[in-house]
Amino acid sequence: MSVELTGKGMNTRVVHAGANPDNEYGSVAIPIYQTSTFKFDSADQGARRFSGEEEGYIYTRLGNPTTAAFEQAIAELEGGYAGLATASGMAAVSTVFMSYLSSGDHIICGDAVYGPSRVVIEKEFSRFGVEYSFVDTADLHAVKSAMQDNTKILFIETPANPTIKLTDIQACADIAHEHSAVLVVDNTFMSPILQNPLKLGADVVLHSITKFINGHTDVVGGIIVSRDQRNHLLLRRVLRSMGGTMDPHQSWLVLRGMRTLSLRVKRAEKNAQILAEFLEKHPKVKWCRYPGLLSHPQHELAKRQMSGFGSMISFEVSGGVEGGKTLMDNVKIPTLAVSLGGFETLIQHPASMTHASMAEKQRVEAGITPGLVRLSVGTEDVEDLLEDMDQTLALI
Ligand code: LCS
Repeated sequence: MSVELTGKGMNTRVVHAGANPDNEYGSVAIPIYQTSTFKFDSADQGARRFSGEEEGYIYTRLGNPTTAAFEQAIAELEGGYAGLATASGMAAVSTVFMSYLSSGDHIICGDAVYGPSRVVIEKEFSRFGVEYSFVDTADLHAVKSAMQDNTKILFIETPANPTIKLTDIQACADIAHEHSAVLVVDNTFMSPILQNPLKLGADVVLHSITKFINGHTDVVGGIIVSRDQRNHLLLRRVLRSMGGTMDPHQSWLVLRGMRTLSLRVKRAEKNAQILAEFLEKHPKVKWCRYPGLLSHPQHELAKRQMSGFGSMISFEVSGGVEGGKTLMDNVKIPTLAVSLGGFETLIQHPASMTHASMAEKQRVEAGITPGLVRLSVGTEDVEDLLEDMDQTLALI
């Protein structure tokens, strides 16, 4: 199955990755194969397809040409063996957990990951006898000492949502492999343009493609990319039987969205660097966390494992929750909404929104302070964003 490269550079690959399955009319845009099932020429052919003796489509939950084109495209961008598109980012997370964890196994998960990724372990997988540890994965000693004989997954998100803390991917791959566990990296915040965890030793990388990859704030979806065939076949079996696959219309939309991924990511990143430098110096801002700032405690790691700093910023306004509310209720250009990675700037308050499902004590331990505001910087004119932020911060 392995993926053929469509270009040396990332910009070329973003534009051309994913074969066009339309041989009949030669349409340049990938068609939507909006069908639930595929006709067999004969009973024997049906049997051959089911047994795997013959390649070909059977039923859309098990595979579809539009979805396959998207899977191939992201697998190429991540430098993996193959991709599996899922109905949402959480379907990607839970499929990965379901694939590697059995009763009595143990998972290590970063303590400041997207709230529901943590909650699905605590509330759902624990019901099946899965043990877990939430660890500050920025601290490699803590990761090492949390490893147990029954640890099957080391799950990290880097940068983490919403603390923008980084985890050393290569070091974590070494630790996981010493214990025969897999390293799974949620690469949502970076997109394949800025970070490729498989190249740093991870076994599986996943994304909520709802964010940067689609980039237009109109589709929910996910993708899992494996480094090799063994991991891919396991994940594919579980995904197909559990049923969280992507629908062809959704696949067509996300392929359309991803063609501008590198343009959007690079422009938003430029804006984010300027905004972060402005926020860091602003008297109404206590601290600002962005990997591109020299003050980010892991700026050196960011330079080593990422090819850019992204467009996610966290900062603490003075006045705690009230200060944050004043900001969110009065800004004009950023939209007050959860989610991230779209072309427009979004602002939100993790403690009361994306991370509200976590217990307060755990939130604070993970660095999600009550006044933390998260900004997903978009592609607007940065002068407008700066002016708006400055005028609104003055109200605090
Ligand atoms: N992983 C990360 C890092 C995320 O930020 C999200 C969603 C998911 C996985 C789950 O993806 P979904 O199922 O929503 O496609 N993050 C969100 C956020 O920060 N605000 O709203 C959703």
